[in-house]
Amino acid sequence: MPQVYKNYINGQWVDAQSGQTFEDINPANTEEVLGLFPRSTEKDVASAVEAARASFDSWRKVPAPKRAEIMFRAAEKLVQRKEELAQLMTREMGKVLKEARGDVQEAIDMTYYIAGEGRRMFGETTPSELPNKFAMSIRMPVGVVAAITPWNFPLAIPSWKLVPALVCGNTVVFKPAEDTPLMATRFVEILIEAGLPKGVLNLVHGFGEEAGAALVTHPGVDLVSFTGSSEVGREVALKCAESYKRVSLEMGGKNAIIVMDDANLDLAVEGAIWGAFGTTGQRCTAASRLIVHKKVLQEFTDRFVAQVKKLKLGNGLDPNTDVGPVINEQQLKRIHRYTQIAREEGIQILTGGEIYKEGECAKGYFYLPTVFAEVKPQSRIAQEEIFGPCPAIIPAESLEEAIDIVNNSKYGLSSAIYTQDINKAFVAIRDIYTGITYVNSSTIGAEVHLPFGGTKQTGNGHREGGHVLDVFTEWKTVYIDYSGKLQKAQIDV
Ligand code: UN1
Repeated sequence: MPQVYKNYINGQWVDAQSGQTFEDINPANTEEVLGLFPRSTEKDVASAVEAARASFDSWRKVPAPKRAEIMFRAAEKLVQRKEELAQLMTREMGKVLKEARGDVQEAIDMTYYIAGEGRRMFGETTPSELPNKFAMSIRMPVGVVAAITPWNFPLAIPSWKLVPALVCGNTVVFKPAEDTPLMATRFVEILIEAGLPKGVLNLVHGFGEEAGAALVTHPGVDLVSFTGSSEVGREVALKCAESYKRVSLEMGGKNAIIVMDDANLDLAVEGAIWGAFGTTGQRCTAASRLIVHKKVLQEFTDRFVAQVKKLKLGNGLDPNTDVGPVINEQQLKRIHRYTQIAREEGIQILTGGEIYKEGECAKGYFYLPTVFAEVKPQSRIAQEEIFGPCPAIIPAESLEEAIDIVNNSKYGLSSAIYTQDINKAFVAIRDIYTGITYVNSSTIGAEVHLPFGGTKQTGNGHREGGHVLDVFTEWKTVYIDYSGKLQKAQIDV
């Protein structure tokens, strides 16, 4: 019988009020059930929001450096437990161990970085236009934050949201993806052990339509921070609009790498492999379009496909595995449907294009690393986020055309250009409309202290990572008049 886990509400570990549970399954071996988790509904969400509301007033008054000390302790615990957490992450979510270690490391980096903000969280002072008057702006917490996170970065993305929300003085209800509830539980345990008072952080497991939707519509929530698909993000934003909630969205991507004719091709191939097949293509930053200059198209394609064929598919705990499983059956089917669409559209499939069921892989959700070639920029394969190991190679005649193709997308998260020509690199930096652009490196691997987010349907104008304080605080402008008389701005001129 698998272990039964609980929600964490107002300092207590509790079952869902319905008593129902769901299974947490290893995608590399579906026979392994990692645990049973509470299938929460609006009743559980209501208790969690109530607890978060009740603790907000005392938590916001704890000095920020003291709030942050808890986070320093949490970061230390993450460091101590990095290997154990990485192993568990691979079992729960499938990504290969070295990437799972990276995911834990990203949470460590974020937790230290934002803990440091406890002693910064700078406001601004500026002169008043009137004599004997002082002006400044300071940050205030927003209130109760709902953090809704995806499964692809089961520790890193929760850390991007929970740590800044808490250091800024908000209280939190955390609804992690139903595919990775155990990593979320471990993270919450660590934050509690590090000293968070009861009610400040609450964990509610369950499904989006049940627990997530209840959270987004609950009148006691002030801010929703969501990472997931653009379709769901749009629904979240619409619901938030109805009740004037703040909302920060990180959504889909269709990220592109441009490979120019002067590129270092070894580097470009390596970067494209890493960007397209890292995390089995299941990053919002994954390189899913490879836009290659016609002069090097054949050579790039040959070298790239040769490398792809060498990628070893398997359980991420095996050190020889390059590419792990995809997260669940639904995703596996979805990816394969795109292969069928590619076939129907007459797109070439240079390798892969099949569900893989050989040997140990028969027990899990494996998809062969796939390469689509001669893809037209308008085709569905080049436009829709597939979230799997299947990049599309798109030929281009020039830098201008390549940039147009990059921008010809409803998404705008990450992009990259491989070129040795500084002039071309700067044109790309200026003209590509994405939140992140890499030069001579792949589309993935953002560092926590720089702004992370995207344009168009990738986001709604916010940035996580660096600049995340703007998500989790409201500005308050303060005027202090020490003139002893009524002074009138704009009138006393
Ligand atoms: C995501 O896929 O949602 O830049 C986040 C990267 C990682 C974060 C990805 N640091 O690829």
